[in-house]
Amino acid sequence: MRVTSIIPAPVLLERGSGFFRPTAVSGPLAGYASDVLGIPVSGDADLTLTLAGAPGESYTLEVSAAGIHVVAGSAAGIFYAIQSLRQLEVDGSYPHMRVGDEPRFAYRGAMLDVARHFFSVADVKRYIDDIARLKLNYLHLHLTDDQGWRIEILRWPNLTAHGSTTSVNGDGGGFYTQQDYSEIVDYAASRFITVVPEIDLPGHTNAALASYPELTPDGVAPELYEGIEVGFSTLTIGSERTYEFVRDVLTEVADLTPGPFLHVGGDESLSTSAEDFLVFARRLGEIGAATGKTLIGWHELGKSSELPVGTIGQYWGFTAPEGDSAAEAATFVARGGQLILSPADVAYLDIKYDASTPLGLIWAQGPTSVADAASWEPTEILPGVGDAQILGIEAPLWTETLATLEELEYMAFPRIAAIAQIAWSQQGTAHDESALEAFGARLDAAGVTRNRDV
Ligand code: TNX
Repeated sequence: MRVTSIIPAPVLLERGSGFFRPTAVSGPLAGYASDVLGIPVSGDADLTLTLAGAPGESYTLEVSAAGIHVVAGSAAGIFYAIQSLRQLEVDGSYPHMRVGDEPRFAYRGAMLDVARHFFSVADVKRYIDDIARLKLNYLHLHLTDDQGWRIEILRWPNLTAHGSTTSVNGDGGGFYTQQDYSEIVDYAASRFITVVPEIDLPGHTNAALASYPELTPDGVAPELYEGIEVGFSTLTIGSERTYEFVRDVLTEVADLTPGPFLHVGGDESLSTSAEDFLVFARRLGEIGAATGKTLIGWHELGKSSELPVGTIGQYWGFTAPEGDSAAEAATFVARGGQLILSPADVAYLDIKYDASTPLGLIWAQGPTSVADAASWEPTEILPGVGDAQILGIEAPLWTETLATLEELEYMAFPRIAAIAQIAWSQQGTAHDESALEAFGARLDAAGVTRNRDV
């Protein structure tokens, strides 16, 4: 029997010899463990899940002739131990070992763009289950863009009545009712994943402008848009109606969201003048802060030095920063915030693996191989940004070229496992190709699509 590894690699793993075959599981999350490990729940179990010790995300896991014992200070830690067990099972048995584990970064995210193409609640739940295997704990939903508005806003119903009906390529539209959204949030929570909703402002707003002409400078609504160019749309910065819109939307979305974060976009507002952008950023910060959430913005929002203290920046520049991206990211840190790193040349899951990949884009310094995704160190990107300034890592999946669940999974797997390892594992943990291959075999067994040619 082959002993498999754990991805992301744990802090400590000591292998013994021999295997143990559990017959029943008990303790917190025993029902979930039973579902994914395929053994029954019983009070008298030889696989025990125990809550003890300090709260946090750490866990210990011991497999010996005496059974399998998981101890963690929180349910999340137990959940992560179960994910490790899923990767260790061989024909119902588990190799003797001791694992001690905890994450490097608090925020380990995946982003899904449901605006360029819409994905059903069932698809999103499936993606949640996919990323949960890797101990990711945030799902950022990019809910609005030029090509579609995907979240019901009760006070502005035309956003979805009209603005949700399109997507890239004329592939149809769709949106989440508020109830759908809550269903996603609750499902994610059951996998210890917090949803971060994004309303992208003030650019990337054509679907909103097309739905409400009063948001445009001349009161004339543009046509809906199904292309993939960026940077042509902007809210009208000098109009108070714009801020009523922003307030209503952010308030409703914040009220539906139990998590601490609200993402307000800010990227690629290429049709907003530099002066207007600063005015908008200040107003956005005020309105956003009033929701009580911690705001997250793409790094361009760091052009403003007036964002609420503690606003989180999401850096999507390259591992070798260009232009103003590093300076913009630095603003968040100067204001007491942290950064989420999503370097586009290594962490963007929509970039082609190589020139022959049938799906995806290829703008971010060429294709992104698995080795590229696996071989970067977060603290070596931005000057003055070390572990303390980094809230975490996120792998975005933009969907201009992706229309089905299988296509999402094909672009995400296996690269997202490499990025999850950067988010979870200790600094300097080596990329382990054989562990990735073993994980790939488990995905195959579970029916999760992956790119097998990399
Ligand atoms: C840049 S990353 C974008 C998106 C595109 C993506 C395609 C960012 C904040 N903006 O609008 O979908 O590139 O890779």
